[in-house]
Amino acid sequence: MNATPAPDASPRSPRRLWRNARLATLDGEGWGGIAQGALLTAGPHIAWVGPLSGLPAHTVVDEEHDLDGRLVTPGLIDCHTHLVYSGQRADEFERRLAGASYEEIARAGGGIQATVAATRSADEDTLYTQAALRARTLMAEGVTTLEIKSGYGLTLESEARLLRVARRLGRALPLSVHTSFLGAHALPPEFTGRPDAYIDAVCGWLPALHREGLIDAVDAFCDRIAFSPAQTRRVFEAAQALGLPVKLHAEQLSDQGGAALAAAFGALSCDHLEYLGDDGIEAMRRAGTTAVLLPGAFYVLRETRVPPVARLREAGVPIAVASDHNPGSSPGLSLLLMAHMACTLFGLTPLEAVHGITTHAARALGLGDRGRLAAGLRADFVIWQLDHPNELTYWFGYNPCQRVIVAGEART
Ligand code: DI6
Ligand code: FE
Repeated sequence: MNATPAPDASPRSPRRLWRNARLATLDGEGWGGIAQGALLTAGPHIAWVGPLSGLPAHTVVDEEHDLDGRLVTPGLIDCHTHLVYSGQRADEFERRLAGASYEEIARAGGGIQATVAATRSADEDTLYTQAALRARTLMAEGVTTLEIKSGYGLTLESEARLLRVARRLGRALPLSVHTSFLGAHALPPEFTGRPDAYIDAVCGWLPALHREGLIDAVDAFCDRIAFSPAQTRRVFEAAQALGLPVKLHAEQLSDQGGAALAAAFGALSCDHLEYLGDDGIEAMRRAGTTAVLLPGAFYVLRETRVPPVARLREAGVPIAVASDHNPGSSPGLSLLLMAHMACTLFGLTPLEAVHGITTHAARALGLGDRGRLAAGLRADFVIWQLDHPNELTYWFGYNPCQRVIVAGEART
């Protein structure tokens, strides 16, 4: 322990040395393994990372932490969730088990609409309390950055409420929250038969929500039971006019050409993608769009068509993996289980799946300052009770997360 403060460190920006770590930096294509590794953090950032033997002599540190040879990875990033809502849909789950399809239930006014009704009648504090419990469950497994979509309000007032709850989670919890406005998630009952009028409304809400600082990206659901490519395009044009990045729920239940449309708008990500075709893959490759795979929804809906992983891999499209947490198609709160299922159900390698919940998940959110352990990036990292990082996708129903550091501070 060196009691002398570093000359350039303010009292609020301590320099901490985390030594005796087995690092998996994920910086580059492999694991980025460093035995006898060390991380130097300066306030919220990583100042230096490497083998302890390479630490520049005379480095001044305020605190030292011996990690006892434990595995350290970047903080996990869940880049696709619908975390803020009220109610649950266990009855719908039962109906699906008895043979009803997701589409049938949606067309009969259940599905997303059922959650919209429950969410509209919940106040902000209730929504916050319920979502905070879910966020903490994800955080306990090492999640340090979380994307949260709106989409269960479908009026300006209630969409704003969901996004405010998401922002409040980011302020109150040791967690970084990124929001996506998903007004174009489903057609609300008051617009039955008038989807274009609803899209007009959604486009009209965007400037006000943006002015309030509630939107980091704009998302839409392009599918047979949701919105057409032409309607999706109008939402993207409205986002583009405000300089907001876009992403899309694309080719989940059918191939609508959504991925190519999103790529034409430089989308950060296209998500789901079970029905993605070669044109979509090529468009995503050219645009640098990340493919976000959601094995939880695939599993719960008992889908049989898997996303074209081999072709995405061949094309060099970055692949992320997320929980898609929502009360209908993916009521789960374990990002590690999603990484496991990305391997068993979709054929990702453990290395690909771990990049999928770190480096590539950061990319899907347009965040260049995290997802890897490298100097200059945010000091978000996780200390695990594991020997090798490939165990992150191996165990399930077991939480090996021992300690989480967010922006240089240990979570208590
Ligand atoms: N795809 C999904 O996975 C979620 N929304 C979407 O467009 C599911 C939403 C729900 O069923 O409540
Ligand atoms: Fe989703």
